[in-house]
Amino acid sequence: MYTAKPENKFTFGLWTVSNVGRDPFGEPTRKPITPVEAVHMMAEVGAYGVNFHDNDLIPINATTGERNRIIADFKKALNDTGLVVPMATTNLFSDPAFRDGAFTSNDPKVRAYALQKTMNAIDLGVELGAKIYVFWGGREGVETDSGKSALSAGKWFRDSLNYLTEYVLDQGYDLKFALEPKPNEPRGDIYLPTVGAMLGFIETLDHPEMVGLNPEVAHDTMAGLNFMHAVAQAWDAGKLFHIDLNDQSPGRYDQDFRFGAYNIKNAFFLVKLLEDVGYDGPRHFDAHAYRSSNYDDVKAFAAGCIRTYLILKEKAAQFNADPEIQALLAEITADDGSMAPFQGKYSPENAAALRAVEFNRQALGERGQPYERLDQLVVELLLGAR
Ligand code: GLT
Ligand code: MN
Ligand code: MN
Repeated sequence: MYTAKPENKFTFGLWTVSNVGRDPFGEPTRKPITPVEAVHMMAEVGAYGVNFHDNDLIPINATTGERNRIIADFKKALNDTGLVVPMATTNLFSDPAFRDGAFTSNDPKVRAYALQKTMNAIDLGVELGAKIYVFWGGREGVETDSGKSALSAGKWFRDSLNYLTEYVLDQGYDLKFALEPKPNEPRGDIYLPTVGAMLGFIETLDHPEMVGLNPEVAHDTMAGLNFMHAVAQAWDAGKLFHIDLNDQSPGRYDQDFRFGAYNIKNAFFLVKLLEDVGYDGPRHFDAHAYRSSNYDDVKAFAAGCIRTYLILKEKAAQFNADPEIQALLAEITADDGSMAPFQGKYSPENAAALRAVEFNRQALGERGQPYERLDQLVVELLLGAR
């Protein structure tokens, strides 16, 4: 039971299971493992794919010889395990060169270096099979607005994405971009902090059809937002290209907890949305194990992400099939059809007809809505009491 199937498209980043447990106050608590070891661990828990930043795979200082050897070893691990690479991305945040941003740095040399590094990383990702390319602008922001123009930063970011979509087209790559918003951390304020901000920005690009979203549970939750609502908006816009699943306590630093570790109810409604709409992109766990875990426990963490998703998927199917839950939903959304003329497009005629309708405002305000009963059934479903 609860075994991953390829169609679930469960993936992990190399940086997730290989996370060594460093935090701003403490040194690593785990020894580094190689990309090959990480791929084998993912395969053991039933993952379908592995994603990486250029420098998760190839150290930034690697020689050409080292690079070729690493790629050959990695390809062999993919072959041996059957894992694929659905997504790749660029590390534009670790190196001190990017301390003031990459595409939005005030320094034109840093902006150009970011373009060069991303073109190289795109080539690497495509070589290994990636069809989605993520842009997480971790350093694209400020601590103080005294030194950088938000308008210039937005223009530079737009110019960079336009440049890179042209590069992809020029190479004939089958690759789409997925932008990943985050409100803060590591910068005090990161530009384009929400799904909605990114959706608006995408429409200003030269190739909006090539660019969508990679929303992450932790990032919206940090800001106290309802992540599922953001995902629904991205889906509705045809822009849910990828998703980063993890968990997070609101108002804290970016915790990247195991999927479902903090708020099972929110995780349930997210899984239900993804399954109900038929999202068929990668389900990427961008999470890492507690700092106190050894690698046995890291494996339990990775297996836990998958199991929780699959259990919640089963619960979502149960919700959809539960007669009592469905009867309450039918009552809540009941429609006698009398308002049908006003539900479509505006016309002067139906507007005139609408003006003539006499509404019983008191009855509207008194109608019962059994959300308490329904929500209790959801809680009992999740607690295994149904
Ligand atoms: C980093 C970040 C994630 C991003 C990754 C992609 S790297 O771990 O916290 O949210 O998805 O760059
Ligand atoms: Mn992420
Ligand atoms: Mn995160």
